[in-house]
Amino acid sequence: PSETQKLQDKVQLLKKEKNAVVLAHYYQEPAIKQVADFVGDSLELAKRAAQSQAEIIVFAGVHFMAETAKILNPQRKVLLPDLNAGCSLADSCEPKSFKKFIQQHPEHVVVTYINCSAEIKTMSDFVCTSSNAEKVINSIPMDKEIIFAPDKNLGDYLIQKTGREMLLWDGSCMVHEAFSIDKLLDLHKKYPSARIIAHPESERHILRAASYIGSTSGLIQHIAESDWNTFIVATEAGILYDMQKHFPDKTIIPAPAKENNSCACSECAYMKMNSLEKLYSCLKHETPEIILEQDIMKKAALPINRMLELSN
Ligand code: CIZ
Ligand code: SF4
Repeated sequence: PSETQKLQDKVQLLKKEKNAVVLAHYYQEPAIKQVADFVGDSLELAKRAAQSQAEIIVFAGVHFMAETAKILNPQRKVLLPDLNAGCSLADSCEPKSFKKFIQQHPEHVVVTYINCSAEIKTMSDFVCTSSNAEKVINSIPMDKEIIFAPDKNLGDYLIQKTGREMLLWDGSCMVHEAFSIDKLLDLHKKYPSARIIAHPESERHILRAASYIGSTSGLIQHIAESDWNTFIVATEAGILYDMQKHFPDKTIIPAPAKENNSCACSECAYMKMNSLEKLYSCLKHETPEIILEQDIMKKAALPINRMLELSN
């Protein structure tokens, strides 16, 4: 067996020994997804974490996702293979500035995308993901004004979809802002029968070129249900592995990034800070662990649970 295979076997053994589960985000590398008990997007992973009976949850994803897992199931030990696996979008919403912003608009209902820190969640009325953002916004009475943070691209898309005016925080995801519209249109000329599909964290000009816009699991679902054969996918490139695995007969092409990098597509460097080696080591030594103050967990759980109640 290969080195990877040997390490994967060791992870599987440790999981049994320690009654641990590995929850992995779609953007993780294949070697990690192969040892995961569950692979999903942020909403699916949050639900899984909330229900988990395991003693240890190894969260192969980024920091805010592991925090969400801890908040929803505080009795479990939640481990993150690399504590530096952050998120440019979550980082774009710093708690002190955000507090000031919402204090300037005290009558507004505060809706935050799940890609933010636990502290931001404590200041929120509702949390949402891209799968349920419309539902969450539509549940807010029409006479209420809304603040939406931190993603301005998703916010802009939701304003168009729901027809609700919202005050937007000026944050964004570097991975979803990396797509080049010129290269994308060129690529589409090469594959004229391809459908362009995109995640709503992408910029407006990219979304305008897309025939379908949806969350991570929405994009996969769309390919499953579509008669089309070829897709150009504007989101983090890790998901292409899962699409190709589920739909081996379809042609799945990553949308091109502005800057040339190793994959000519867009990858999240934070997500890729986790590796199989770090995952093994973190499970073995039970560190690094996500530790949060009780008070923060209690307060942050409220807006997340409001979202979960709405999306059930
Ligand atoms: O899992 C998700 O819903 C997404 C879009 C994750 C991310 O961080 O971009
Ligand atoms: Fe954050 Fe963007 Fe990476 Fe998702 S893809 S974790 S939003 S930086």
